[in-house]
Amino acid sequence: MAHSENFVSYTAQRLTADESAQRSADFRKYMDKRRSIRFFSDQPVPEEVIENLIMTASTAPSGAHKQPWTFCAVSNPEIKAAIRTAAEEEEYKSYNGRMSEEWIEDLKPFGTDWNKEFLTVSPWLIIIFKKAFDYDGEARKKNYYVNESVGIAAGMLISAIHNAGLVTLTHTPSPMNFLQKILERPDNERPFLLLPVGYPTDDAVVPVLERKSANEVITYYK
Ligand code: IYR
Repeated sequence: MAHSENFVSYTAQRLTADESAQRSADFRKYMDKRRSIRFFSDQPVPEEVIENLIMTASTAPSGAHKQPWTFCAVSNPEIKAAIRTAAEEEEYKSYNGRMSEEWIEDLKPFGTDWNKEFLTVSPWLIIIFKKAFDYDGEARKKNYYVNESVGIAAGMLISAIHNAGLVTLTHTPSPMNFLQKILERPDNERPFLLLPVGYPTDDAVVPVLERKSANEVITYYK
């Protein structure tokens, strides 16, 4: 492949096939323990930890390496309270008329409702913004595959949170443009996902669920 001077050699870790098998199985088992949690303790999490999690997410691949994301890390109680009030206002309307019967029915096993206590209890809220475009002074610079890029970064953030022994929930209040206002984000940034981050309460529960099996999610072409 043609390449410019601006390349360095990639020194990958060289694992044996056995090591790869072992490590992939271990990681699969570890990731299978991750659950979305709705019961957060107010136990603090140091900023250093949050920064490590976000900077892990920011290693995600992105279109033309534009890294089209901003992560807002909120521990300020007044801002968390403002976010909760606005989110609950939207959620209340969603649960009481905006969502279809089928949707409400699909959510029953999870016991969700408009009350979002975790937004003020969890020590941190991470709000991911996608950057539709970048500003270079007044000029607009294009970003590419923004949803794909930010979605991948979100997945990596969720994995990093799990790896740190912390829990989260992918919360998508809808509509969520209030986040742009409360956090005073510029007009090239759009809210993408809101993740409370913290430790679970000692009596946290999760719904019983099964994950799809390999033959349900994989089609091999050998
Ligand atoms: N945004 C709402 C509703 C909701 C929708 C789905 I799809 C879920 O998997 C969970 C909840 C809420 O946060 O309650």
